Amino acid sequence: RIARSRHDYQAPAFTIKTMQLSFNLHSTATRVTAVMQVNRETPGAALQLDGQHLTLIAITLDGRKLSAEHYQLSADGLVLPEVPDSFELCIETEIAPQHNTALEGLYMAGNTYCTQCEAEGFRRIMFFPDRPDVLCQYTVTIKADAKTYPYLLSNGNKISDHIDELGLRTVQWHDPFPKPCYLFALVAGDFDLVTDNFITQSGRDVRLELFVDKGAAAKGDFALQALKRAMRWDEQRFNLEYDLDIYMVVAVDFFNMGAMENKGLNIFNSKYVLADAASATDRDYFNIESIIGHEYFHNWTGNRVTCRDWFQLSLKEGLTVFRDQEFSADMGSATLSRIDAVKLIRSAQFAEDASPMAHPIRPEQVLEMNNFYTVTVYDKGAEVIRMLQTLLGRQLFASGLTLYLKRHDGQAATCDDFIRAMQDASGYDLTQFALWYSQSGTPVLTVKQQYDADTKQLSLTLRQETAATADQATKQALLLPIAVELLFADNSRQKQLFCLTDAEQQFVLPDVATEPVVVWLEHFSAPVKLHCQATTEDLLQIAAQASDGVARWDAMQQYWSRQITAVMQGAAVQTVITAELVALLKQWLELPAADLALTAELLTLPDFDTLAEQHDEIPVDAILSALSSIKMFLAQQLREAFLQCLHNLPQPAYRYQQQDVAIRRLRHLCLSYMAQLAEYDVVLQQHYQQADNMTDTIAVLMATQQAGSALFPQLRDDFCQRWQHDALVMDKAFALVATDPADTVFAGIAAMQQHRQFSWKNPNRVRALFSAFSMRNPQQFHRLDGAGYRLLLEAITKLDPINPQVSARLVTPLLSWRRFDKTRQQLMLDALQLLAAQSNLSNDLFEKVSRSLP
Ligand code: DPP
Ligand code: ZN
Repeated sequence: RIARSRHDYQAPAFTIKTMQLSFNLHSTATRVTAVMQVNRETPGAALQLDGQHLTLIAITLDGRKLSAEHYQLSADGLVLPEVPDSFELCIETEIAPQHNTALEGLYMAGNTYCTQCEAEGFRRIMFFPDRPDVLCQYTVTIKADAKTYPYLLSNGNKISDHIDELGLRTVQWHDPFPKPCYLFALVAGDFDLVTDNFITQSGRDVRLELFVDKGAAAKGDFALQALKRAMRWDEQRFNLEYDLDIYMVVAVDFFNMGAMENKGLNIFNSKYVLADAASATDRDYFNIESIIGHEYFHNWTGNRVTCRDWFQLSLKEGLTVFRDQEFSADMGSATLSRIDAVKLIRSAQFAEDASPMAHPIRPEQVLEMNNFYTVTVYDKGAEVIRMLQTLLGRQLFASGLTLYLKRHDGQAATCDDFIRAMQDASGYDLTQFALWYSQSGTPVLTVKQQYDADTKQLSLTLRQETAATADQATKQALLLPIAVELLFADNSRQKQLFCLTDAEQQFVLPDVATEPVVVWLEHFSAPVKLHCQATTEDLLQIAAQASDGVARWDAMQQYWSRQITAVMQGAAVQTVITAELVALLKQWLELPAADLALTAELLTLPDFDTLAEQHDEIPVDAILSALSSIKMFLAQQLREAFLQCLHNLPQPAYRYQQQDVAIRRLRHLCLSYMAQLAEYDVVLQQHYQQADNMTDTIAVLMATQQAGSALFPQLRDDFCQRWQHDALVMDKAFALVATDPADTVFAGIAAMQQHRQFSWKNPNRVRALFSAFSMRNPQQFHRLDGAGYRLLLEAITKLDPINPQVSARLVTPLLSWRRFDKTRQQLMLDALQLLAAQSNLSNDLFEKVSRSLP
């Protein structure tokens, strides 16, 4: 198995400018024909085409049929050693979509044919240079039975459509924009079609088509409206307009990722399209809007300008996540969406940096590209883009983006190209900043403040250090934008942005009348771990007064972390959670901030994963026990305050709307504490019974589950009963079973595998049961008898031959075995070694397992 290195990049030896691609659809014998115009770029080179799981039927070159001595066929492709400089190549292959359970290439999602070609799936459809820097104009012909497949879709514009006397339909599509093959898409099926239109800023009328399962049309409306909001937003914020006359989105039930930005024909996991109040939560609505936005924004950042090679993935993904985050912030609560993004970085991304899979946002070495669609490439990548915007300011950042897109339109570009455009547009030297692309790891930022009352000088000393990571021993000082707010006793305040460029630097502020409380890393201005000496009084003051909601939340997170640590070290809960604190929390519940959701966040304890990242060796039991005793203590101390708050809050009819989402967040926070006390069972039961929307229903289920309430099993069973017909809602039920901290979870998971909605072939189902268990049930996953690890091991073993991309995702929690105590280390290692010993491990799984073994 050969890993590729970023430095080995070579420009394509041949380019293919146009291709006629024809499909004769059949579930086990689809015929695909490609007619390609090939041009030599490198003298003397052999033509190498990627191809996997393909049956070669015929090849002709300039009309001459080639026999086997003219080419070499292997499991990975086709080599033609001697070809002219310019020629027409015609290849016919056969594939079996029905047997394609990896869900890469052309496969069947139920009765629908669909494709997923990113990153390297096109090679399962046709022999082709499957790399993003070969851009080609496609004309696609699809033939299938007209009755069974009323819709035959591909990228671009439909140019012909007819049905012959036998009922065979032939549809042709032409995409005028040259594109890499990973953006090719095909869909054939029967759907409900929801349509709308969008008038672009320059007055063009774009037809919008959303294809969903029969009977689900009403659940598609929100996604369609979100699409229109995204189109308008990109015009207003970045002056970017859509470029085809039609934009199609298809929802399918079997999909490895969230969604895919294929030019003019997005394919979505139905989980990120379908929503109504009864079956979707506020979180689902949020995700749908942001992913619809994300895939739409790719049309410029990804499609018009694509990646030269897959090492550059963050070029499009980091940038597009940043764009979808900005969109979400503008559509709803900027504070809440930022808090969610920060939580993800602090839990999953910090964990990845500390794991054997650590990599920079632009990886150096890749065996299986699918393993690098990571929280580092995506979300840390987005943080890097955000830092650029913070450094340059919004306006120069926007000019830089405009220059980048203008300069590289129609090209396959690199991260260096992006940085160069930003630099040229802003005049800012980004040499040091560019280190963020090549250096992995999480910097630790240590800050000190010193105030001299005589000279009125405030000295701030900042020190950064990045520890070695699994992939990289030495680290350099990074450029860190540190946004700071100074809070003075007279309620005045001052803002400042420092750029830390050295390992250690001192910033001296003159004429500071009195010593301020310093709010560090406002809005999480850099993805670092902060060590600061703020007192608990300072933290509570920041939580009450900082002008940035994220900073307020962050101060409380630091406060809670400290108290949790104290309890872990043996302090009694009642000495740690002081009467003063309880009084303050009471006050917040009585008079919640204008932003009710922020109040809820202030009262939410950091989660297990975030706390875990604060320790080199993760003290699983101590963290869990401190969390639960503090939660119980707060529930007791604030029992009336929670009930009162619940009564004071309105309960508006369900709409997905910012104020209402905030009300629900705070109501649900109250319920999550109240569930700790059996005396409130009646209240919780009432809430469950009266809930007329999925958000409220799930909130009660989660509150009772996490509290270990006796109510939970009966509510859960009722929920499963009620929703057994709806696979997407059953995913919530599967996750509720799998994240139950009770010992009965194993029996529950075993039973759910027999449920008629469960299928090993459906990634959503597998993730709902097994990722939920291994990533969100630390009590049971990390059991000291190893049962949790064994359960995951069995699932991975079963899944790998079916769907390697998903099985490799499942293994993630085991990779970090070095972070645990000796007993757990051994148990996790045993599981990994059993995996490593299996024959026929997929590349996906092999890469991760082998990187993690000693
Ligand atoms: N479909 C995935 C995404 O949009 C990969 N491009 O992030
Ligand atoms: Zn993306």
